[in-house]
Order: sequence, then C-alpha cells, then structure tokens
Amino acid sequence: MALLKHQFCVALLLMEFVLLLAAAESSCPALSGLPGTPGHNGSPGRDGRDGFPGPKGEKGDPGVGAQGPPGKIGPPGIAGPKGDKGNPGTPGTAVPNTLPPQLQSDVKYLTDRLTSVEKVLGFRVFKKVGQKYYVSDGLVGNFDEAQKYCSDAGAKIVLPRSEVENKVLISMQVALKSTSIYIGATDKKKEGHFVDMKDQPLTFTKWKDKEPNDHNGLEDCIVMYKSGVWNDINCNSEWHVVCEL
Ligand code: FUC
Ligand code: CA
Ligand code: CA
Repeated sequence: MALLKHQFCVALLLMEFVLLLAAAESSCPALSGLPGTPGHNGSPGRDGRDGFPGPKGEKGDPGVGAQGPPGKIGPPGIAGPKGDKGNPGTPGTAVPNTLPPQLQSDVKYLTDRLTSVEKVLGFRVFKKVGQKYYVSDGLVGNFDEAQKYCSDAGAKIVLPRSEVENKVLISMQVALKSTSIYIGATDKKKEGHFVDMKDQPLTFTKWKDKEPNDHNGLEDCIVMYKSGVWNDINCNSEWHVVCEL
C-alpha cells in the first residue's frame, strides 16, 4: 500500500514536470503553483568506514621474575702483605748467681754432659770410647751423604785415632751387622796423602796389606772392614755411616 502511494506521488510529480516543460516551450506566461507539502524523512545512510589507527600506547613497566639460587663461592683472595715487626720486649732483670764459682763450673760441666748424652741417646746404636761416643742409625750412603748426615746431627764422620778406638769401631760393625764403615779421611787434595776433615795428616792408620792402592785411580776415601783393617775405595760407593760426638 505504501509502495503504491509512493508510485502515485512519483507519477504526479512527473506529470507536473511535463506540464511545466510544455508551458516553458510554448512561451506562455503562467502562474506559479502553490508549494507542495514537505517530503518524508529519507531512510538512514550506510555505515561509515573504519577510523585511522590510534597513537602507540605507553611502554609497560618491567616484569618481576622469581629470584634464582645463590651462585658458587668465589676463589680465595691473595694473601695480604706481611705485618710489621713487633716492638722489642721489655728488658729482663738480672738474677744474681749466688752459687760459689766451683759449683757454677760444675753445673755447667754437668749440663753440657747431659746435653751430649741426650743427643747420643737419640741414635739406634752408640758406644763410648774415652771422651767420645760413636753413634749410628744404621744408614748407608756415599761419602758426601755420610758427611752431611753426621754434620746435620751436630757430629763428625768417625775417625779412629788409636788402636782402642779402632777396636770400638769393630764393635760397631758387629752391632750394625756391617761389612764396611766409612772413615773420615780422604786423599782428594793430594793423591796418596790422606788427611782428616780439617786437612790434618793422620796420626793413626790401620791399612790392610797392599793398601792404599788407589785402584783404577779412583779411590780417595776409606772404609774399615769387619776385621778392623782399612782399604781405600771409591767415594761414590755406599757403606754404613757412623759418626762421632
Ligand atoms: C782391591 C782394593 C780395591 C777394591 C778392589 C776390588 O784392589 O784395593 O779398593 O776393593 O780390590
Ligand atoms: Ca786416592
Ligand atoms: Ca784400595
């Protein structure tokens, strides 16, 4: 019904237009008609296009992660410099020695003897001869090692200076189950001229028959055999070490 009404109005408007045209062509003066009634509102227009993209948003806050486990302990630091030397101590007070002079020297003698005897007791084998002690731990070494061993012990490599001392050294051979013991003398400086560790000529010797012979030109040290006789031998050969204190 509404469509029919609409078509009718359109037809009326067309007829009015044709009449107006005809009037204009015939050049006849014509009276203007009454204004028509206003038309109805039109139907809504189509949807508009999408707008332009908006501006970029602000940067977000940093995230918060869970705390990891503690790291491994680091390497130790370098040692600091040595500290300063301490201050000197306070001076001691002198204690007057009220002992009579004789007793003072007796105390010193006995104290020294006790120190020496205690040192002797530190060895595995020891024999007293006169004022000396022959001592050994049963070690074996070449001549240089023997000398060093005795000197480290605050002693000297053994050197019998009499028949009695030579016999006591034989008893050391038995105690050590040894065949040969080094003796503290050499002819290193002058071939055939044996001297002690202080370069003094020997006042007692007990050479085996036909010794010393400097066999192969390589014998500058001495050993004592079980029988007590001496033979010159190579200083690099290794024999039992006995020291004297
Ligand atoms: C004799 C000794 C040497 C060595 C040799 C095997 O000649 O004089 O020192 O012991 O034997
Ligand atoms: Ca020699
Ligand atoms: Ca020899």
